[in-house]
Amino acid sequence: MGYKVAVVGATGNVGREMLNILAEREFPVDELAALASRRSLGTEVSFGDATHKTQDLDTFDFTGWDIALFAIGSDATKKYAPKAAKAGCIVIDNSSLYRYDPDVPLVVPEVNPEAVEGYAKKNIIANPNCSTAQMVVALKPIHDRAKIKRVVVSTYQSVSGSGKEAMDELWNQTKAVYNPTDSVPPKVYPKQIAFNVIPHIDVFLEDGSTKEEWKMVAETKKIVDASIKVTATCVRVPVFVGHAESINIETEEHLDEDEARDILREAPGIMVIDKREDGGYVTPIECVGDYATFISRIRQDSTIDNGLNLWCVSDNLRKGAALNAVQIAETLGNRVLKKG
Ligand code: 11C
Repeated sequence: MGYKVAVVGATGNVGREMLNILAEREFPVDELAALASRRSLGTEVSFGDATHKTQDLDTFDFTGWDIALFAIGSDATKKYAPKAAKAGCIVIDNSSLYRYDPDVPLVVPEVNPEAVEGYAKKNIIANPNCSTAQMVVALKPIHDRAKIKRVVVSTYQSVSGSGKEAMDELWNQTKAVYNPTDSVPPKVYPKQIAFNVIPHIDVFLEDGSTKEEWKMVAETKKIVDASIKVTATCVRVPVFVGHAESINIETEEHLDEDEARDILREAPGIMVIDKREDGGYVTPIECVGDYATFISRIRQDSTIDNGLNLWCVSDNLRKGAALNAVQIAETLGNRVLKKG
C-alpha cells in the first residue's frame, strides 16, 4: 500500500518537476491529484507514462489524502495549506510562508532528516529556499568535522528561480540584443538581465540587505546550527537553470583542503568534481536535470587560520525545490508514516 499524493501548482516549473521526480524515484503513489488554479484547469500534466488533467484546487477536498506537495506562492499557500493540513493531509510547502515558524520543521534530508518528526504541530513541513538548500548540503559535513564559525557566500542565481516569465524575459532580451528593433524592456527584473548581472533578488530590507540574502542567513541557522554566522550577496545572472555559489567558510578547527575534499566526497547528495585543470569544475549548465549538489574549486583560504573556499552548483528546480520536497516525503514515509 502506498500514498495518496496531491501536487498543488502542478502546471508551474516546480510542480511539473515534482511530478517528474515522484515518478523517476518511484515514490509509492497509489493515487495522484494534480491541482491547479481555475486559470489552468483541465491542463494536462505528465506523471511517468500517464497523463493527468488538473483539478480545481479551490474545491478539492483533502480528506483522506496523505501528502500534499505545495508549489504555489505564499499568498495562495496561506489560503489552501491550512485547509489541507486541517483535513489530515501533511503539507510539504515550497513557499517561504512557514519556513521561520518554530512549529514547522524546515528540512533538507541530507542535513536534518530527524526534523520531519516535528511535523505534527501544524501538519506542515517547509522546504527551504533554493540557494540555501544546496549550500547547507555542502556545509553540513564540514560543520560536523570542524565546526563552522562563519560563512561568506556570493550567489550566481539563474532566472528560473523567478519563474517562467523571467525565463521568457531573458530569452526575448537576448534575441533583441541581436535585433535592436525588437527592444524588450525589463519587466520581471529592475534592469536588463540579458548580458548583465543584477545584485538584487527579492525585496530590500532596512539594513540594506535583500530578503533572499536574509533567507540564506535565517534558514542556515534553522537547518544546520543557530551559531553559524552567515553573510550573503545574492546576484541574478543570465543563466536559465542552475544556481552557483562561491562559499568562503571559517571553521573553529583546522581542516586541510584534502581532508575537506574527502569528507565532501563521502557526504550524501554531493558530487565532488575538483580537478585543478581547464574545465575541471562544474558549471550550472552541466547540473541541469541532476539530483546532486556539485562541489568544485576546494581550496584553503590562507588569509585566515582555518578557512576554506569552494564553488557549489546545483539545479535550483530540483535540489533547490522539487527534489528536496520529494526527499522530505520519502523521509516522512520512512521515519513516520511507514506505508509503501
Ligand atoms: C530565486 N531563490 O532564485 C529564489 C526563488 O523563497 O522559495 C525561490 C524563492 C523562495 O529567485
